[in-house]
Amino acid sequence: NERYEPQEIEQKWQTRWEEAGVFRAGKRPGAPKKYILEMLPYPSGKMHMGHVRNYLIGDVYARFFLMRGYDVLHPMGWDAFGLPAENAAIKDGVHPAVRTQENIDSFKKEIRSLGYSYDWTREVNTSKPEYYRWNQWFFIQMLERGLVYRRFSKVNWCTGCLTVIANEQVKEGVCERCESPVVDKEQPEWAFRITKYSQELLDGLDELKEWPERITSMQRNWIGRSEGVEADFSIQGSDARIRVFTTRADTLYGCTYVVLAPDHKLVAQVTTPAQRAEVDAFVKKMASISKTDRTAEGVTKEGVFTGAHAINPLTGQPVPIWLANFVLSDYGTGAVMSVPAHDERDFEFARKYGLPVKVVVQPASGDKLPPGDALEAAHTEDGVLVDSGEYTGMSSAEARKKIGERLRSEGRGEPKVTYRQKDWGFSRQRYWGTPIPIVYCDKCDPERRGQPVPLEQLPVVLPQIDTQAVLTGKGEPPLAKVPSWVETTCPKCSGPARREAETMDTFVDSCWYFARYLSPQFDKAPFDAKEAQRWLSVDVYVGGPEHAVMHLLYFRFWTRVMKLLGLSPVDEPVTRLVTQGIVNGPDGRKMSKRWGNVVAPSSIVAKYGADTARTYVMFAGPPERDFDWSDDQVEGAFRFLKRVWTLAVQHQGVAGATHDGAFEGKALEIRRAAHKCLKRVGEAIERLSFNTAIAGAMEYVNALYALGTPETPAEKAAMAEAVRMLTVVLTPFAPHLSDEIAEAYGAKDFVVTQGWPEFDPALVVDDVIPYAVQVNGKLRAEIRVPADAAEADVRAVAEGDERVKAAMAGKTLRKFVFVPKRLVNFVVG
Ligand code: ANZ
Ligand code: ZN
Repeated sequence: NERYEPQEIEQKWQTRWEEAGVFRAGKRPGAPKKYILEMLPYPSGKMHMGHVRNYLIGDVYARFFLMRGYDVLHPMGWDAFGLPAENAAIKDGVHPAVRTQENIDSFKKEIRSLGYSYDWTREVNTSKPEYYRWNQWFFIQMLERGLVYRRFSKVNWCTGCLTVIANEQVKEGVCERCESPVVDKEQPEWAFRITKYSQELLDGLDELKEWPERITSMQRNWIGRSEGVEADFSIQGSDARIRVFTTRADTLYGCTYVVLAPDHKLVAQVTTPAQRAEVDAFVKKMASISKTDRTAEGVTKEGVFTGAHAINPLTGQPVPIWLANFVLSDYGTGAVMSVPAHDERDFEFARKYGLPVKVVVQPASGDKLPPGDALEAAHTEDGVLVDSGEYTGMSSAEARKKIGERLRSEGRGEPKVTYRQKDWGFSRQRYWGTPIPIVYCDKCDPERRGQPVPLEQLPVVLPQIDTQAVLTGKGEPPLAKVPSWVETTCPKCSGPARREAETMDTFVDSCWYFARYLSPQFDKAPFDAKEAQRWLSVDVYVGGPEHAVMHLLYFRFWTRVMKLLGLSPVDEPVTRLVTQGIVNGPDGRKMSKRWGNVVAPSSIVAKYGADTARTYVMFAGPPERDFDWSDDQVEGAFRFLKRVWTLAVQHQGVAGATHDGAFEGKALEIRRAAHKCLKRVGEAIERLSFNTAIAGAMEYVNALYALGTPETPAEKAAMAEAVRMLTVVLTPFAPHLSDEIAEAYGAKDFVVTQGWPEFDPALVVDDVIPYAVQVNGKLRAEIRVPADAAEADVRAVAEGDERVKAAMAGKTLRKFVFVPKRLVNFVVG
């Protein structure tokens, strides 16, 4: 065909690859492995450009390493449980399983139309019992090891919908859906003890040298390690003590009041009768504001005096006890020693309520702060202690250490490391998720702690339901409304018992799917540990940066648990993380329905073909960078591929040409262009610099056009090789086109299977100079060598030249003359 018609060739190649199993992993057991993975999608029906780009980054890399001879694992699956399908069902009564399957079907069709190199035999669907039974298995293993527990926590309870709602759904104390009041409710929930791994997860970050710094630092902040001291303040007229956590024990002498979180358990106990009404009103008000709103930066500090006093453990002086909006009950100890002279928030609070300010740390520079009354802002840096009893004159660091030791020896506190990270509550009052494998029996378990379902009874399968009756978005968790399912027998006494009606957070599913791909049919464990030895960790993981602190932290935690269980050979799931940038519309705004600037991948594939879509998206910018969509550049990518096609058609006559003699002049130029391109593109792909790889291919095509029609046998052979190299370098980006051209040129196998040839180093040196090669003073050849080549190297290249060999055949070398940068002469006789 003279014209490039992608629609006529692309499906054909996709079918052929599939039938030949080209992308099946595990076919090269002796070869080094690469596990290349993209974050699995939530199947939302339609694929968007963000997906296209995400998967291409992995795909180009996977194809490249397949060509380099690696055993490549490149799988794909579906994060199939989740809210959108359930919310849609509440609206229209279509069962989430039905909707999810439809979505998967259409999503998969779109994915396939782009020609990705997936090993579909390993496809995973997290909503299938074959998959989620292992979530349940993990749950029970972790329960036995104390890594799962049941706790009470405060939730937002909508008094209208009679259900728990998320913080984001609470607007000024009312439910955004039904506008009924939202109240705090203590509710039991299941949690993973991820904080047991806080330090390990933090230390592990140091080893993740190939993760973006942005992501590791977000995780570091999220874990939020803080070294400090816990100190006990006794309460005047009471036996109780208030324990505070501080990172600045050196400022203890400057503490002028103590603050409790509004929901601290001592509030009721310490509050004096005179202050009770005011305190109650404050506590009630705080309960109606979500914690995030209460403590957000910039929110005005407010508080109330309890009427009580606490005793400073070092000075013995009494200080008033207050409550304030910015003190959190679930960080540290939920209580703070306030040092307004040296802490900004405390300073603001003290000035507002007229509380004393006392300077106890002077700047190390020697500058003197004014007395507390005249201070204009808190001085928060370390320095030298003043007015601090026996600690006066010490540096902050030294004082912190000494004060920590003293509190410990006196039994009034101790040095303490605190983490901001919380345990992961994963109970969801939802239907479309993994049932939590727990049974409650009133007789064997009167405290309702829950008993695990025996392992041999797994999976606990989601029941069939009358969608409209069960998925209403109101009332108890949906599964509680299915008596035939909830009512069961106790594993211990066989009496009547009830199943846990909550399901697991879907982040559980994505914690270990990367390991399920290794042996997706395995039914003795979540995956085959032997396969894990071969394939883990994931070499390259590609996905959106928005998963920095949830998914990417959870699955690191889970990997450590899998190691504990003897399943995973590694501590960390992923060696190299690539977070791709956003695809914006031509208007520079993120593609979304809201802005009406969405370009559907299917429309680009229909108009230009998958190869153009692929080439454009990879050419538009480095993987990590955002880019704005450009129709002109799509056209540009299409024109480029048409030029490739035309070039191949023009030179079709050279297919199969070979040449045994020397390559020089134009023939040599063609070969040099080809090998340079091979080197440049290969190196760029390895660096994930796909745009420069494509730029290299484009320059190469221009060079081949400029070199014109091959005439001599050498030129024809060089051009045949050059076209083959073109198909090689284009295969990761435009695989269909490449295979079509290669086939027309006589290739017997897919380009990706034939491999990525080594470039010839002699052909790629840029700084080469010509040497005249003489035999007995007569010019026999011209060779090109690096300008800085040593005599021996030049001689070796000259001796290797066919014409020189012929001229010297049968003769004995008498002398070798070397004139640097000009000529060599073989004197023979
Ligand atoms: C006295 C002090 C003096 C403090 C000073 C700071 C500066 P990070 O670093 O984030 O761990 N704090 C402790 N528990 C709190 C809670 N539940 N809610 C709000 N604030 C709390 O912060 C530790 C510091 O935050 C602690 O050190 C405490 O204030 C405050 F010149 O104690 B500091
Ligand atoms: Zn029982």
